[in-house]
Amino acid sequence: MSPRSANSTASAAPVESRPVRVDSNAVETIDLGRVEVIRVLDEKGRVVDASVEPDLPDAELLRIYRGMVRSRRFDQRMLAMQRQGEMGTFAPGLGQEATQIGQVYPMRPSDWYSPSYRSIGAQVWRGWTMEQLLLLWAGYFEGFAIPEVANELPFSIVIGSHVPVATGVAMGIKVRKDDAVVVTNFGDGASSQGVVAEAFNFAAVYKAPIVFIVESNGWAISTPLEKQSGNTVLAARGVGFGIPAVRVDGNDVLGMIAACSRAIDHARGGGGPYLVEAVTYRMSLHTTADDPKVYRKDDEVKAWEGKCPILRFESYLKSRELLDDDAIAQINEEIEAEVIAARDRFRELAVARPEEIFDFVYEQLPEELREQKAEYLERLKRKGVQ
Ligand SMILES: Cc1ncc(C[n+]2csc(CCOP(=O)(O)OP(=O)(O)O)c2C)c(N)n1
Ligand SMILES: [Mg+2]
Repeated sequence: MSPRSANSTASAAPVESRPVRVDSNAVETIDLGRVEVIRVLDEKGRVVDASVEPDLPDAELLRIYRGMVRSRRFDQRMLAMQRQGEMGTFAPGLGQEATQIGQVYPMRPSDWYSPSYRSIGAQVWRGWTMEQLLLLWAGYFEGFAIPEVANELPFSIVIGSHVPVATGVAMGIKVRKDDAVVVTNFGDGASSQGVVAEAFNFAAVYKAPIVFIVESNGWAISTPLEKQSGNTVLAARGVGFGIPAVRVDGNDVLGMIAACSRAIDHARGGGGPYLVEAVTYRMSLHTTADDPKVYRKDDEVKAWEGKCPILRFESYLKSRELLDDDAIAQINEEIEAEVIAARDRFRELAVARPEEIFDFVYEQLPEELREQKAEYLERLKRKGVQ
């Protein structure tokens, strides 16, 4: 036996054991374990793993269903409004409804949610009104005021930049010995950003109570996942950082709830961070400024239509006799009415104040800008704009 291998204390770890502490003298190959995959419902809505199926009352299952339908209907309405010039650029969440609702469902209002920009459905679940989100994406500053119903953090357009901030919030929670956790989500593209790796490492070392959710939706604008990461199983990154991780079918809302409940319990119980990789697909545009036809094939999108998270959950609820076609039509009608009412309230609130462009740059406007503002307002008046 050579002296080097005699010094080695490492041995092949059992399949699920993580994190693995590697002796610095180890020379043998280390089995870092396989990534666990969670899936409750298959594409037809049949239960494939009852051992992780969340035990939820019927009324809760229907509330979750409504949350997903609300997310989709709102998304579709916003897109129509954007195309008619009534809404600014936004990032549709179409097809990611199970990922969205499944990650916020297990959270308490006192937990902190740090979303990406593609999290509108989840934000509505957390208590943002739809009219406020319309104001936000139409560019009204009132839209950015954080609602007081839950602990919400603002999203950032700078990819991945909110993740270390969320980790800092989790450290604050730990220092104050609160029992809240932080849940933050980001995309497959964001997972390649250096700051996200730094946040993983920091959270792992200091056992910050944070759940990282990577929404692996196939694309980062026009960059496919295969060109984004050498290992497309993004949950595997957890192993390298010493963060327990799970991969979940992100189009299966029950799987998402099972995975995220486990992750949140782990973080709340003092176990430190947890990584959830939600495998889903961005069915629509990157943002309304994008045309995905230029860089991806229709066949790929078609294949994912068959994995629709809402249809899948509908089949499950039908099999449990909680839904039928009439109930589905009625729920859709009710939610469409909610969305239209929100749009109408938005229209009343969305009164443009062009002078605002001068208002938030300086605490006290310099003389030069004061003159420009007066001239600008005078011109608007002459043109009958104000
Ligand atoms: C630091 C930085 N680099 C580049 C961009 C441009 N950008 C906006 S969204 C995006 C792709 C993000 O993809 P992903 O993280 O997978 O999230 P998804 O949009 O798919 O939800 C890029 C590169 C940016 N906003 N910030
Ligand atoms: Mg992506």
